[in-house]
Amino acid sequence: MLFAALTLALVLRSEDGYELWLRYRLEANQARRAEYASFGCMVIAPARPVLNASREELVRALAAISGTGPRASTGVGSAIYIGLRNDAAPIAALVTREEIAQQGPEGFVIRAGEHAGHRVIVIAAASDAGVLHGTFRLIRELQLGRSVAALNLSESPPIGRRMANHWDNPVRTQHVTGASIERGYAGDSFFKWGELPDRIDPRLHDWARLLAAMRLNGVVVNNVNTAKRGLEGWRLITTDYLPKLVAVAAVLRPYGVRLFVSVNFFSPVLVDELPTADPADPAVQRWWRQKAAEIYAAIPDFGGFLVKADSEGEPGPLKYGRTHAEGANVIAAALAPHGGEVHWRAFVYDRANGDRVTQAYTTFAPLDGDFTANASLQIKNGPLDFQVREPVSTLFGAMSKTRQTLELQITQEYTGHDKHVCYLGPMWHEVLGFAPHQGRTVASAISAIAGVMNTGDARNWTGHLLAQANTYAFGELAWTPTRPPEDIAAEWAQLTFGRDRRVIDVVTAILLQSWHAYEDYTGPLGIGFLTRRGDHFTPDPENRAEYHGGDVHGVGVDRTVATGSGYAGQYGEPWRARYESRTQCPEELLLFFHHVPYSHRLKNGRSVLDEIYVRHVAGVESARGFVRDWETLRGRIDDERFEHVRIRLAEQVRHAEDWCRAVNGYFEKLSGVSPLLP
Ligand code: GCV
Repeated sequence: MLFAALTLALVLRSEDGYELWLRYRLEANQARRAEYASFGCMVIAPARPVLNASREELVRALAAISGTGPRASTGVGSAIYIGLRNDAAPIAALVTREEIAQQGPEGFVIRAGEHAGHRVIVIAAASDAGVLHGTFRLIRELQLGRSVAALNLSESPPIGRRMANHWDNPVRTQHVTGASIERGYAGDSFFKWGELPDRIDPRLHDWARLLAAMRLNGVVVNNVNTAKRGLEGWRLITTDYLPKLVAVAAVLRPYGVRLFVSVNFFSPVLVDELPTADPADPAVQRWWRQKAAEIYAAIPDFGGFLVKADSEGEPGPLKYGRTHAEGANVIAAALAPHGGEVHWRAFVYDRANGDRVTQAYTTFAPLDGDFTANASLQIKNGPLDFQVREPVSTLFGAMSKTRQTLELQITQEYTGHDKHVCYLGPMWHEVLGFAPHQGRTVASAISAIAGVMNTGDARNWTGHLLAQANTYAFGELAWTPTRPPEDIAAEWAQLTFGRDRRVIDVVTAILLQSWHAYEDYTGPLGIGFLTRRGDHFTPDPENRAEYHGGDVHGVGVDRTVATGSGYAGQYGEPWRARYESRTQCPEELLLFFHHVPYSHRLKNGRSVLDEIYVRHVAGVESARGFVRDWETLRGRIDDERFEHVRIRLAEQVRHAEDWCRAVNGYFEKLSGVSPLLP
């Protein structure tokens, strides 16, 4: 009785979310605890930086979960051995060379067995980074309370480069707070460039742990916008900044994460006042080579550059009459001798050039074959801009001779900021599994994946606690693109809130309904961009007619080949034909591809106008349901996190009501037809 009360008190200890899902709590099941405790905290590994970090993390988790304090590793008795095959006899005895090779450079094998009369677990891999990934995997098993007695797991990531992209704006003088994050809703930037390299904020270590737990291997630390409106990101590659980059790279290195930075295409001009940034100019080529050599001399494992060029005011090669490939290649050539990469963004459009969704494809598809091998075209999931619903970009799989990076947005720019729960795992899963061109899924067409981060200096990292589920889901899908988003959500709920079944079920159900709920009360049927220009949050349909195509007769944008902008024609079959046809077009994208009369009938018998009305009301109802369901968890979650989420869910309802009023009211006025709703 007393034990039960103590356990409950322990479980419900107030939490602020700082630990994310890396919460290591005493295992409540005694038998399981004893099983874990039998390994003591014997984690045997050779002393190398990544293995040191792996061992430290595993010991930290084991000590807390099994309730044993950390003990010295003697190398005898039951133990967990981590490393390469030749690092320890138990690893070589339990795992064959072939098994390790099969998992590729970053995969791992985890196996329980016996060696020299003792029970052992081994984590084996072809690289120390693989061991690190295996370590976080084993820790998850412990957190989930699973038996490790017969453990036999092997995993390897099909996508080689997995990156976090921060849109943080560096400020040289930043010491404590103040540097902003573009589209960041969780406070200010936690990179205190002014303090580096003399002081390393402890949060940076936890950030590196977070990236490793997401099993990422690259991170871009600054915004792709580097110079407009006084931004200073372009300065990161100046000689003055280099010691700061060295310090950040040193924090990341033991966690297997390579440092990348966003650079400005005009860097030769901005940084060293060259008269031109023309990629065909030998002096410009030399400048990039020297800059790369300077950086690599200080940071030998530097990852490379991300570039937003000829896009939204960021300069690029078009000014000199050069193509995007010529622009990317001059930078890629400078990085190549050092093993670096350039990720070149495909987010280009010109309002004067007609329908913007067609433009990435028409700009880049003809350049297939022109990019060098270490250049990758970084493409947003959809052709517009991270809307709640878009078709998948036609560029994926359309350039078989060009490396491609999928860019997803973890930060909820158009999906409710830090105010709305909107779990994006199901959307990303659909994107990765979609084949815009005959059978070639996005997941199989890409060699890299990037997620625009949702973290800031908010104590819980993401502002809305439930937004941590998106951070988690990105890591999971980057590692295993086919993993069901339902499993990811349930797993995150358990890691975050513990093992109370009711809590897991309610949290998972809210997460899984949240994307559709948000879509319903903002923009169903593929209508995009109803938010106010600039804030991307407040409903503003009046000023967004260019995107939703609403007029007195109907709504939607005609992107057919027959009568519209022709975007549907950029897909391979069967999608070209389906999107082209009003009747075959998936209804969730109907208004993205077609301008239809308000009276157009949907499969459920409703007119498009009624559907808009009904879905907005239904979306609000879903949001209210989240509040009701969350209330049932009172007392089952610690007060601090319970209240934090409760307040946000209540705010979400009010905001959903605003959306419903604004959009339904707008269409009622425009069409002159009132909703048939009570
Ligand atoms: C970083 C949209 C966003 C911008 C963002 C841009 C991009 O336009 O609103 O904040 O800039 O996309 O992805 O480059």
